[in-house]
Amino acid sequence: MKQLYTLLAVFMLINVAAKAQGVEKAAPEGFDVIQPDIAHGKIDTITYDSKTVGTKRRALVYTPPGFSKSKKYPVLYLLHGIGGDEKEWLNGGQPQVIMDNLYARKKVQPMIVVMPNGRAMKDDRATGNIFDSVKVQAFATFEKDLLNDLIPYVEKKFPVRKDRESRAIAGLSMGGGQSLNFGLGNLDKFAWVGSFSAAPNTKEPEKLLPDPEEAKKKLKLLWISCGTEDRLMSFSKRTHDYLESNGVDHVFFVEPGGHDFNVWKNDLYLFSQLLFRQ
Ligand code: FER
Repeated sequence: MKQLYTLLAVFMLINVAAKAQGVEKAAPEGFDVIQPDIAHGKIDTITYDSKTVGTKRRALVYTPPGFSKSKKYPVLYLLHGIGGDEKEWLNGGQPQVIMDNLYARKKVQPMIVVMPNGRAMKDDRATGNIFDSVKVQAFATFEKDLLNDLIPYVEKKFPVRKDRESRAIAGLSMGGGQSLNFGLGNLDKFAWVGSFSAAPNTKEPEKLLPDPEEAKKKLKLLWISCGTEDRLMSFSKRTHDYLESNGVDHVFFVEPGGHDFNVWKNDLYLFSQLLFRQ
């Protein structure tokens, strides 16, 4: 009996190690602190014509230190939550500081990060009742805006690679749900998918990934993370359970914390390092 328990414990440990896929657990101290003496990337605002919404829409674009038009970059589309807009990551997470610091330590592949407004409607501000069904629906409509309007714009204006293995999508909360819905729903467009604290807009697993075999062939990375104190954990957990029972490789990263930027900054720090590698 004792041997059986030992065996079981060993198997569980191996399992945990495999799940973690060599992922660091937490960002080191100072990962989000501005360092004056390193090279810095740049944040710009872009405006694109959205045929989907019928307006001009804004997004922020981070170009990395040493950015050059004569190079070609992969792109991470980084999405915000229900109370945010294209500036939520910038204001709450300072992703440019996290990325600059990672570049300085050569821990991340050069990439462009695009932070769109994921509420695809004429008035896309996070004002009034942010839970209003029309506004929540606009987070689903963003799939068309992203695929048909924003991505073509980015690919016309920036020196970027256009193959699926050079495109990643990730986001926090509503943006995490969008990343799973749009990423797994468009495996011909995205090979790298990250969901941080996915919200109730996440499709049910069977609808999210009706064909696990396709995902096994096409995904380079599927990352699902959530804080232990997050009341939305069930949406990440049920997705993880389905992926596991269908043998789809993924990282299920459960970390201390709640539904906030402490968790999401840690996620960005860890997830971005895994992107666009062989
Ligand atoms: C909900 C609870 C939370 C919901 C959305 C959220 C649409 C999103 C939270 C966030 O983006 O931070 O019931 O329904």
